[in-house]
Amino acid sequence: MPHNLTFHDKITTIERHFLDEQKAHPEATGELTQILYDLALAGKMIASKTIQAGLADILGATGSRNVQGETVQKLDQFADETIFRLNDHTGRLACMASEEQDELIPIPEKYPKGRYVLLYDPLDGSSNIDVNVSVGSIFAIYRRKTPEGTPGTLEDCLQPGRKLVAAGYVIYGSSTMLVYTTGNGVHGFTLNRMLGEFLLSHPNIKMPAKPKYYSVNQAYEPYWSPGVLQYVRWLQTGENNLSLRYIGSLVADFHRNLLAGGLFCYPADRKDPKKPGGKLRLLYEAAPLAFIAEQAGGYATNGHSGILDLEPTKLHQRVPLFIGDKKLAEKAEEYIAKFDK
Ligand code: AHM
Repeated sequence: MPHNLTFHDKITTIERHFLDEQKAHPEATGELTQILYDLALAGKMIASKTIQAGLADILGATGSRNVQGETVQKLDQFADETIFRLNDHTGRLACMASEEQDELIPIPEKYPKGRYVLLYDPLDGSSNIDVNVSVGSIFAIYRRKTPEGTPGTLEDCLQPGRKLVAAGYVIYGSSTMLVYTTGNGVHGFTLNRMLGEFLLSHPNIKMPAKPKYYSVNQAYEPYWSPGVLQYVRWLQTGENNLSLRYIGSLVADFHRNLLAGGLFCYPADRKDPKKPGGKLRLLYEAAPLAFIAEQAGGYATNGHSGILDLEPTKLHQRVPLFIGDKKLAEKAEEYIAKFDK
């Protein structure tokens, strides 16, 4: 009976894991642990809504109001508000920023201002919800740069990924998982719905040495630079023996490649002149996933330099992204340097 737990098996809840990690840092105040715990709770709340997606129609929602006359909230707005409301009053954050909001999100005046900054993409790939495809929330935590006790500023948010103290994501898929790092390996937890608890299921995740997949939106090929085109041609050669997998939901594509081995690319393209630097955002998507990739033995680059070394200049900065297997990602830099002058 290989799947039956005995009393000798260790069951590690996310709380126990965070506390164990905290013990390894005697100087820790526990604040970061609490922020992570609040984000895990946000993940559970968002998961409980995503599994009901589609039911609003059956239960009688009309237009933007449901049967009780309440406004039906879009899931991405619900996710955005949930993360904000669980973190606005705790005194642990100086400010927040969300992919869903144009400007920095201040901590309300009535609450104390803390030592950390939280940046998040509340529901990445949300257009996939309508067709029952996995989506995810991504979070990034930095230490503030400005003096403690004052309201956080843009300077606190615009930090390079190298300064991240924690990053992670929650994937809402066939099961809900939370994956995170504080720079001490990457750990994955699966939500046990019966218990309402995240349990450690994937300790110390490392990307497989041999990648299996590459993931790119091949339809944009006519808009790629010569370097990107030659690089993707190289990925397709027999020497790499890769299969193509592209969901179009970043967290899901990244998660699959993290566990099974592979590389995700969203290069710059000439399709939309308003987005010359690709589609994905440096602060909410690329940097936190790059931290996880590196901690799992992978690498992330914009095609020229490491994502974690980029100095952001604005909150919603977009960046080309090649992330996952280290050797494959480094090869993107070689091709781009050689063919794109
Ligand atoms: P969104 O910000 O509208 O949710 O878009 C982000 C998503 C990512 O999850 C995914 O990797 C990418 O868009 C897919 O884009 P495309 O359809 O251009 O391939």
